[in-house]
Amino acid sequence: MKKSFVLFMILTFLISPFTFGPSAQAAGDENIALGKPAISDSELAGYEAGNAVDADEWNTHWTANDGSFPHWLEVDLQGAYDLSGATVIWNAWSYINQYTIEVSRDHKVWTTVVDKSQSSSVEQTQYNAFKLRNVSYVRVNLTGINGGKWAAINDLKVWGVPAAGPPHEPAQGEIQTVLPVRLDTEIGQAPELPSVVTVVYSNSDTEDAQVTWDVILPAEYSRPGTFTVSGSISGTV
Ligand SMILES: [Ca+2]
Repeated sequence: MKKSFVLFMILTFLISPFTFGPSAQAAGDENIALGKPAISDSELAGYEAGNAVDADEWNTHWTANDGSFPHWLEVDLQGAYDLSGATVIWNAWSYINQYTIEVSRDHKVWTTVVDKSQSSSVEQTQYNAFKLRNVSYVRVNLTGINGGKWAAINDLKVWGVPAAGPPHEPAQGEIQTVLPVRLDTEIGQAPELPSVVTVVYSNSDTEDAQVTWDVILPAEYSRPGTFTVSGSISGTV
């Protein structure tokens, strides 16, 4: 059967079946973000991005340099890892932190693995389970905080193990969803769309799937802005 989905668009209802509630990370997984290079789009002097990957959950944090949104923080894992989830410890406790988490293999194509942009949770420590192979970059996009707080993260922990690499056991079961992806292109330059996207199975395993994209008209990328491209994959049921 064919499954349709979109590029550049966040579809929260597609992701919700696969993001679980708070629980412990998988046994054996380590915090592979610890001490890795971290950057952000904005940071206050003394509260740089590296403070969010030092495993000090309460004494050091990253803070953006203004009260606007969105802001993002990104960590370079410096290698390929098979991920099982990520824990974010917010600085704004007792406030609603709304966010997404994206992962990338090449720093060009970003796959949304967590979408809490509509969250109403005030939990300060939030564990998010997801499975994705061969990931090298993780980005937290903080889309808003209620109550006038600035974007700030005490600590980001990314759980995983070094990538096993192919071959691996094929995923089993029914395709639950296709994860949306995002990428940037230059004005007037056709985007280089990925040949594969990530599909999630009913048991939460993920797999790459070949994708066929709809035709993009040059008018779409002739001006600044965001647009959505649909694609389809051949799936199993
Ligand atoms: Ca810290």
